[in-house]
Amino acid sequence: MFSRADLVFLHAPSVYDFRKHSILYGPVSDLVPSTPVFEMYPIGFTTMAEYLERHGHRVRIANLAVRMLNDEKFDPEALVKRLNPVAFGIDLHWMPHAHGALAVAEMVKKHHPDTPIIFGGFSSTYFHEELIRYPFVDYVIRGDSAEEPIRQLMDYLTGAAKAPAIVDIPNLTWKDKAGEVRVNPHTYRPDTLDNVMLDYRYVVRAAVRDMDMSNYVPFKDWTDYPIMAALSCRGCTQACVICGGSGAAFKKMHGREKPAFRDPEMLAADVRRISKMSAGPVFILGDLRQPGRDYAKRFFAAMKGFNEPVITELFSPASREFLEDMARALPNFTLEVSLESHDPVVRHAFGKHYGNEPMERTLQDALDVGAKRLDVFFMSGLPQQTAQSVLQTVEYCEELIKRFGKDGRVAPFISPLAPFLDPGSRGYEEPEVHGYKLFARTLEEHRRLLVAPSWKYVLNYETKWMDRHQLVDATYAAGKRLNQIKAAYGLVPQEQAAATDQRINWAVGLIKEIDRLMVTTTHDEFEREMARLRPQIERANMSTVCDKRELNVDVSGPKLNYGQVAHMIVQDAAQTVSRALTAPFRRPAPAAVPAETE
Ligand code: B12
Ligand code: SF4
Repeated sequence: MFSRADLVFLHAPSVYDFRKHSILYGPVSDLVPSTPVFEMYPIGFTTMAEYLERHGHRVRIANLAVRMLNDEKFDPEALVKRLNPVAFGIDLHWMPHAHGALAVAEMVKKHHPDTPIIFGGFSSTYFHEELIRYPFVDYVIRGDSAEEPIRQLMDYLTGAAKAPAIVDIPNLTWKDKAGEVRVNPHTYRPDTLDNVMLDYRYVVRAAVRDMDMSNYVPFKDWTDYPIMAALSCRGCTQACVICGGSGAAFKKMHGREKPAFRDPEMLAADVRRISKMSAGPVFILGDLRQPGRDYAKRFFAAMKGFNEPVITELFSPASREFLEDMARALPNFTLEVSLESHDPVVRHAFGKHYGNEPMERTLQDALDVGAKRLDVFFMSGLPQQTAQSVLQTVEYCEELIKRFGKDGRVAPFISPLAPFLDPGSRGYEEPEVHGYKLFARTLEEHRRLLVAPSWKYVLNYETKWMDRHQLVDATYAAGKRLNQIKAAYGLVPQEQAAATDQRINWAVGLIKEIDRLMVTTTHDEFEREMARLRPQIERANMSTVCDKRELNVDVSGPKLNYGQVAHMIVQDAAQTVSRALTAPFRRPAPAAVPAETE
């Protein structure tokens, strides 16, 4: 069942239809919960949906990517055909969706030529003028905060009383009747993150309403490992060269001078509320020291006595005192730090300016105060980084394990900067300055790259120090060696390490074979050969250089707390009824239409 909605958010797979293509995606998503299909929808779907529902608009989410992944027979086109909302919203937030998001929009337009299609997200913002020119895109909402602009646009599209004129909707790019592109000023940019509710109860309520959870699942194995995020900020204080979420990128794309923070007591309330819903960890996004020392102190005070698993992140070395405060407030904490390279010269070129010693001291302190685990991340594809340097990083990982990892609490990871160098990042904006060479500059060029036969040719960059062949080879070699080290020190079970080793071997063989076919076959022969290789490619595509499960923190007992969720929904419903009885006026619901069945 899919009940009538004003707005349906659709999340596309990276490549549409990935089930028909033979592409060796490579280790592009090994260190995030998603598969290379990038099936995770933006958290912003949840904040926008909650905000719109609070303002009288019904919203649905259909995660087409996860449904296509979970069910071979699922037909996204059949689902879309049966929907009949006032508008569709599609995220082109992450650049790796450049193919899927556009293809889904085209397909939606085919079946619903008169229904507006709204795009949004970081990549939509960056490429808004190119994006709006596609005939199947009607509106682009720019910026990092779309809750209020999309509320105004939905008021306009539903003909609500007091709806703004189209020219007055902030952050909107649109086409007028003559087809001229109009760019409204980017004026909506809230200074704090206090006006949104990261409320996963919306998701549960909506899933209950639709009697179907499958459209709302954020990523493939989420029900086995229901990790959820809490947001401390929008934006970032850091200046990492490769990042489209850095301070510089936010300034360029969203006109934001400094990050918007969530009130620390509100953040604490979010973490407590979220953790009641599941046994999975709550990932608190953003280094808690960003807004200043007082912020973390207030947050920790509000979290005292909280024993559930949380993951926190550090952008730079921390004082022992800070870690002690964290351990007192969040005794069940896992810490994530990204050193990027063992070599401070590479780290400096990346945009992080600290040596190894202060971070090693931080690791020791974090272990001393009782961190449940320390995940330490490294990357390949960075400025000043050679293939040899990547392998030296792995040797440094062994040193870290030897020194700190005896009880298995230190877990190093390495992955490539892939598939894309983020548009809006300093590296993308000034590639020569940072030693990058770009293979794509436009949205259309990125869309085409995504259907290249292997991730070597999907990459939108190579560097002065490693061309794409060297980068791919160094990444696999590093992954293979780190996997061996982890097995030797008992950090991963032998069987799991053997399976990872096997997948890396398959992937390396396939990369070579695809390279060979590219120069020795005609177009038709190439297509035939790739179709033949498809089962092997699929086998090598999931978790390449490490096993995703290595990132999971221990979760015991039932994963989702259905009793608590039901209780929250009932409480919520009671509040809604009491609000309705006491409210002097509510916007009338849109005209009743038969429920759409799925
Ligand atoms: C948390 C985070 C994650 C989380 C996921 C969170 C999630 N589900 O949204 C994890 C760790 C899983 C993740 C993964 C990835 N991430 Co990430 N991530 C971030 C981070 C640090 C914060 C994002 C955040 O807090 N958002 C806050 C929420 C409330 O807002 P939002 O989701 O952005 O949505 C708002 C707007 O963007 C907009 N919007 C978004 N979608 C839509 C759609 C419509 C129709 C409209 C109207 C508006 C709209 O309105 C929303 C509401 O205000 C940013 C960096 C940063 N400093 O911002 C990078 C960032 C967004 N990620 C990035 C990347 C590249 C990735 C990966 C592709 C990396 C990889 N290769 O694995 C994957 C993709 C995963 C997938 N889709 O399956 C890049 C994106 C650059 C780009 N243009 O492509 C960023 C900018 C920086 C970075 N390199 O990490 N990421
Ligand atoms: S990669 Fe760097 S700039 Fe980007 S969000 Fe993380 S700390 Fe901030």
